[in-house]
Amino acid sequence: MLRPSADGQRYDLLSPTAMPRAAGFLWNRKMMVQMNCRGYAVAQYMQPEPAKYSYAPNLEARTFMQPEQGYYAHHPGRFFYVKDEETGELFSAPHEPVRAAPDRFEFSAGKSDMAWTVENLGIRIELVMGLPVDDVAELWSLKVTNLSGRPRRLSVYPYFTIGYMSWMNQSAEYRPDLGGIVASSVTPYQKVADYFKQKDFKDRTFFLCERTPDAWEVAQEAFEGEGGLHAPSALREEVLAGGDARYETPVAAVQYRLALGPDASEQLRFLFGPAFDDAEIAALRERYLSAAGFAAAREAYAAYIGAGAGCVTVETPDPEFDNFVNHWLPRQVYYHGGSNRLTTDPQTRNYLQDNMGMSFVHPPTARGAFLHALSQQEATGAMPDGILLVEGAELKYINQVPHTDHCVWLPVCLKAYLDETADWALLDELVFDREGHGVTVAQRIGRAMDWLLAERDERGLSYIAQGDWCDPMNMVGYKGKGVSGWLTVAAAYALNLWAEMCAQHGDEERARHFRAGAQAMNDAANEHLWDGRWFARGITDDGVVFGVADDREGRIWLNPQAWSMLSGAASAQQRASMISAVEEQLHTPYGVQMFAPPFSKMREDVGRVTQKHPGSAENGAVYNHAAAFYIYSLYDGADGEQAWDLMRKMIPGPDQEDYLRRGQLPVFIPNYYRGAWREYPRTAGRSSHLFNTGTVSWIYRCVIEGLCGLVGDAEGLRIAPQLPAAWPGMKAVRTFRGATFEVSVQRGDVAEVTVRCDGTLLPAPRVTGIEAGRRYRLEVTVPAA
Ligand code: CEZ
Repeated sequence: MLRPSADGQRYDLLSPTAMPRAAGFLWNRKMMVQMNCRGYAVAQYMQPEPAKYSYAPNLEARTFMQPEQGYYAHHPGRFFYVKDEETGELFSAPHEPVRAAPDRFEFSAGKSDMAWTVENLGIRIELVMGLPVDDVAELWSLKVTNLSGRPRRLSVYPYFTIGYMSWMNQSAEYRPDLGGIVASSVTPYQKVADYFKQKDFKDRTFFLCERTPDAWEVAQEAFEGEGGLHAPSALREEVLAGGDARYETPVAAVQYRLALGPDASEQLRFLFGPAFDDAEIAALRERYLSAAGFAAAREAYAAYIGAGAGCVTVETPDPEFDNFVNHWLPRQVYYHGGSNRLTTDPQTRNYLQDNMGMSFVHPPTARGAFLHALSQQEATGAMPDGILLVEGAELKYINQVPHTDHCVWLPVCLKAYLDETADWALLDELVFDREGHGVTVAQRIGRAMDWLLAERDERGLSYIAQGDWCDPMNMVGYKGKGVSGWLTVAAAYALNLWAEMCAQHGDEERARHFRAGAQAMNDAANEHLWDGRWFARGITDDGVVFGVADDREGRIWLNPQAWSMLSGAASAQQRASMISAVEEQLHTPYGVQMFAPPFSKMREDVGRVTQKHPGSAENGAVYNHAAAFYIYSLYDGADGEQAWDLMRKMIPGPDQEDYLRRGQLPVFIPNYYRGAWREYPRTAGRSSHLFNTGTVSWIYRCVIEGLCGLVGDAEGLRIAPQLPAAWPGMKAVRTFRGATFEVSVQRGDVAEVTVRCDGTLLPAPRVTGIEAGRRYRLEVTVPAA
């Protein structure tokens, strides 16, 4: 049903019905397309705010990318109807809208393209979709092959959704001069000022055909008629009517009438996307719409994706895990760092964590992002809720709600960057704010840490305002008093990390100051939030401690446990107690839940998180970002066994039942799997299919620094793998500061990790004086399990 290709570059799904939402995605510097196995598509591009060129059939709400998107018959898609001219029989590839049972089906998610092979009625359809690197366009190729051993007469009809473009103005026509269908619209607005903002928008959607089609239809209703999308009336006629759309919902449908001898095939190419005007459409056609244009774009795009290959490959006893780590995990990290999730105002914590991941994939990007974020620091030392990426961008959606955690992420993310690069000069870099004040990175982070110290109540606990890391926890502290247990220990962790960095940077005095601050916060957490077996999640405006044993819902939360282990608030004994409570109450076969039990109704002193459907998103799902923090904290405390177990559960598979339940290909980690495992077992484990998530930078870090144990420091590379007990050994190839380390790990009769570097036993498991360009061979022996 599901298999990776031999070289690991692709994942193939062999059924259109087993996992109907299974999807892959491609992106470039300006756009993103998610395609599911059945032909439904979600595409967005930046102009500079997210925009569409293939719309739903009705007016769509503008929102951020959502989990668990529903698909329905008229959902935007890319479909290819095939009609046998002799019998009138019909099927469509990939699968929608006809849904005819195929003789063969293969959806193949590649790293730099998406492909399908579908066979039905003795005809093979091969589809490939690719993207260019710098333009907004989909490059589609279609190959039709006659497998039936006799001559065939066929009509093939590509059908690309354009959909409801605008309530002000929408139309479409076939343009012989441009060689395809062009739909035009006016992005709706009412304020004069918006006219000037929008007048250069790409309000056209084009569908260009390399070979002139025999017929076309551009009005969606005329095409569909009374037959419905699965049996459109227009396909009952010999040729499409060649209509136009005048303030009618457009579609791009064309017809090719093909006569194919036995084994004969035809190859067709199409270009689909948005444009400003005819000249731009003609230029795109010229650039891409030919065999040579497609080939050049394919090569350039593969190189673009290839640049995000990351810094480690592994060979372990778990080949499916290797496949994910070697091919798909760094790709997803790279997607985040390269696209900023297709927003112009990423949440500050997302921006910083996504760039933490880029420290392992392309460190200069991370460096630039840290400097950019700091340039928007407020005079008080606070970090804003979102980071504006382009001129004219505004804080939107959740960024208009005050959250108090953003400063925490500065040292947390910087730590990964400095460990990877030893680029300590960054701390002395001057960062200018909008008023032109130049302050060094070190001073700015110090101010951010002092802000965290100041924003505490009389007990020494961190105010939560209308949210911390948990966006929808908006009513714990909206009256100005409530505090966050997680933020208190997270801030302590950040302060400790920053104190270490100050010391390393030669500022012992600041180091002492921040260490003392961290200690005070850890002490406060222990005094007010330790509930006997675990740490509480917070205290409400009215002084109610929550996330405690007495709570019927939301009794134990993962985040305060994970971060109190990182911050040092938890003693060894507390740690053991928390881990066992988490195991008992939060573990599921699909990973660890963010809290339990989920809320079944609104709790007005906690907020909107309690109103989400139980087991979805932050309301008690296996929310992978929170699970990743926990896994990281387990590795940090040398609990590699538990960490591995939970990390492995984050990746779908490898057995069939698990794939079916999650419904997702192992080519990305989604932001959550449904939780509420005890309350709603039927839906538990189901993937959200949302691939925007801070999870991946943490999991990549966990693989590199935890599992492989290959962590940088100021002078070199430390080696401390944490092999799962069942593994006899593993191998890794790690690029680090320009050098390549070929690492093989095995168990042996040693008390501590020992390392031979190019045959010579090292005095400690650490390589220093690393020479860029050199290959090192490390033989690592870890104590027998
Ligand atoms: O967004 C994420 C945020 O991008 O939720 C995380 C948060 O830490 C990330 O920064 C946990 O709350 O507003 C909501 O209710 C939504 O749940 C979003 O906050 C959430 C979605 O998953 C966005 O894709």
